[in-house]
Amino acid sequence: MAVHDDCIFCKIANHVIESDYVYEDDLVAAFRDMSPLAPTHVLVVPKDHYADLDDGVPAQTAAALLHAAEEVAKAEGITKSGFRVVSNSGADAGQAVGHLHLHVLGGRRLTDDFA
Ligand code: DGP
Repeated sequence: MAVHDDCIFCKIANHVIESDYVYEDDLVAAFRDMSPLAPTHVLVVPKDHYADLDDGVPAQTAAALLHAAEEVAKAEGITKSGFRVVSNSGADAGQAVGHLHLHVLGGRRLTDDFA
């Protein structure tokens, strides 16, 4: 498995460091963002390391990430009220952690200021 020793999300996704998990399967893990911007703010990450969406992510992993985002929304009870899925890739998007992740946000009316 392509896990990087110096990557915090690799460590969380593979339980080297434990976190507040919301969902997990063979390919991905979902855990609460440490700086939540909404009542639900969960990060969905692949267990293998990919820097961002432009890093040769296999289709099966991409599908697993989206499936997990939906599972998180269901578990959080926000499918009816609405939710947002965002992935920042690269500098202009403000990506801070260099391990591919989806933000799942909901539980309040979201404005356009969160990219
Ligand atoms: P981005 O800008 O898209 O790279 O967002 C990175 C997010 O990751 C940011 O909302 C804060 C969150 N984050 C960073 N380090 C940790 C961590 O160690 N644990 C958790 N739970 N969240 C983290």
